[in-house]
Amino acid sequence: MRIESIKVYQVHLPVKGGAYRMASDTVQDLDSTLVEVTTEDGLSGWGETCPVGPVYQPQHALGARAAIAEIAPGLVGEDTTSMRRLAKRMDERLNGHNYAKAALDIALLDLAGQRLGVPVSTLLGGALTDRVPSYYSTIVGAPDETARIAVDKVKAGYPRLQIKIGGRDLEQDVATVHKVWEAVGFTARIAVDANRGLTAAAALHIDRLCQTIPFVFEQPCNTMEEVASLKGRVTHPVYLDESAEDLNAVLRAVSSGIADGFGLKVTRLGGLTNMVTVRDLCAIRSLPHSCDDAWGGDVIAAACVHLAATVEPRRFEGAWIAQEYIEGHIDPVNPVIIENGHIRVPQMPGLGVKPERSRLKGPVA
Ligand code: 0XW
Ligand code: MG
Repeated sequence: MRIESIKVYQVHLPVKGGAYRMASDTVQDLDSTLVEVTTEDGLSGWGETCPVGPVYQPQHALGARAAIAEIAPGLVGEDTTSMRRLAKRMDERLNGHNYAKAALDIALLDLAGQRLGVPVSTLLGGALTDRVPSYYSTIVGAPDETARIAVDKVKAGYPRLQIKIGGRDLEQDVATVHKVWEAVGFTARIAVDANRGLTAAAALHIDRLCQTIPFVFEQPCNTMEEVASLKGRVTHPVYLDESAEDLNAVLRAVSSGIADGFGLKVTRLGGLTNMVTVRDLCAIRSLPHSCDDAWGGDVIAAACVHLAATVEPRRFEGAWIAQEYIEGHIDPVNPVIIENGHIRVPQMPGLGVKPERSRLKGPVA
């Protein structure tokens, strides 16, 4: 079946509670891009890409739409049977810009699933579960307040917490990690995420001053080289997030043993098709990882959850979706929802979510 049209929509996602603070940036209103790929028979598939502001990683909301505008005319008229051919076509139209191609990759898989009558998880190799764990990500906050939130979220059923640090005094970061650990202990697994915000020296101090607390240290420093320099000097496992910027970076990190695990973003890696490669590379070395995206609504949340369902549970670090920080749903009929810290895997053909037309303004391209 041939592609008849590709439409691009812009959706504003204001942060519930006002602001989401990370070491690198504070964001208040995120700019999401939805794509709708329609085939000649009237079937539509949806994709989404939503950078968490322009500073978190080298991705930009306007860049996503510009890249899709460059690529999309080359896909119209193409047959949807071969995902490989469509990926090649995208690369022929534009070098790089994985996070924009990701939205199209997701929409094409949504279409394929609907056409074949199977959920996207089946196309990714098959689900191992019908309910995946999520994790709660705090903002960089005061130690006592962060510990209070941590306790609340464990009570709400989250099996894992990601505590944000960085961009402030070392003392505050160390106190936050200790307070959270004293408050929750072994009732939740803990990741401490500095979002590139620490020098190697500061990371070494935090590691030493929190020696007995069993957390994984996520993206402590800016570059993969700085993180690599910590190897053998820190006692905590080190995970890469922002440095896992493409398939080659993941391959490098896995093969050289720099990372003990990953926080993975579906759009950064180029979509679900590339994430299957990353998932399988991690499996070879028994490396744990999450299936997240930086931000976004129900469409990207569904994509993360379908992929999450295909990951070996003992290595799975959770599917983070932005729901806790977003008001309402673009698909109010079949929203992707966190219940007791877990998310049900949609069982309908395709992604299992459809943006409600009345919630979308007209296409921007
Ligand atoms: C917790 N997240 C998945 C949400 C924000 O995009 C930051 C990110 C991370 O782990 O860095
Ligand atoms: Mg992270």
